[in-house]
Amino acid sequence: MHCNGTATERKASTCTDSMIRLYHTPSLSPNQCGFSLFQVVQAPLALVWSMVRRFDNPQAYKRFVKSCTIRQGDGGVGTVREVVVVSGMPANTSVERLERLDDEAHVMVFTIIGGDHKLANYRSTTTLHEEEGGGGGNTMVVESYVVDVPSGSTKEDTILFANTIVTCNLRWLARKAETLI
Ligand code: A8S
Repeated sequence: MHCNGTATERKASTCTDSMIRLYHTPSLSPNQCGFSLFQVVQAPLALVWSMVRRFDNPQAYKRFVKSCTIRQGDGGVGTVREVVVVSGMPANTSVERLERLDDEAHVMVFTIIGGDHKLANYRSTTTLHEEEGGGGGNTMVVESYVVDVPSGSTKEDTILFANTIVTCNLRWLARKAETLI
């Protein structure tokens, strides 16, 4: 979807709305849960995207990542990374695959395909949107995810856990990007 050009503010936000509907309303099976989180970043979209698109360097904006090793691929779709998280987390590692990287629509999708944690079939979609107003150059980041509810857990607890991490990642991304401008 292309949402650029001479749009007025109203048109731009309508476009953002339709992009959000398109990318962030996944269908859930009965044993799955998901959520969408929003973060405004006071930095230009190009800068924020340059951080988000680096599948080989999640440390740039994910606070709990201790190290990241590429297991397969060159950073494009199909690349597999192994992330080691900091101590204090309920897990140590996560193996993740880049499913989609759209440099024009600013869409990034990855899935978790392994690791020693309970987040089975985790799928995350991040989209960036240029924000009008506020002096210009702001970016709205939307990240949504879908994940299986682990047996012995509830939807509420699973969402609470994932939201805590994703919210933290989005705030960290904002802080990092904002200090770079
Ligand atoms: C992400 C999102 C999540 C990452 C979770 C939810 C994780 O990397 C952390 C702790 C865990 O216990 C699970 O975008 C796992 O990274 C920080 C290792 C998967």
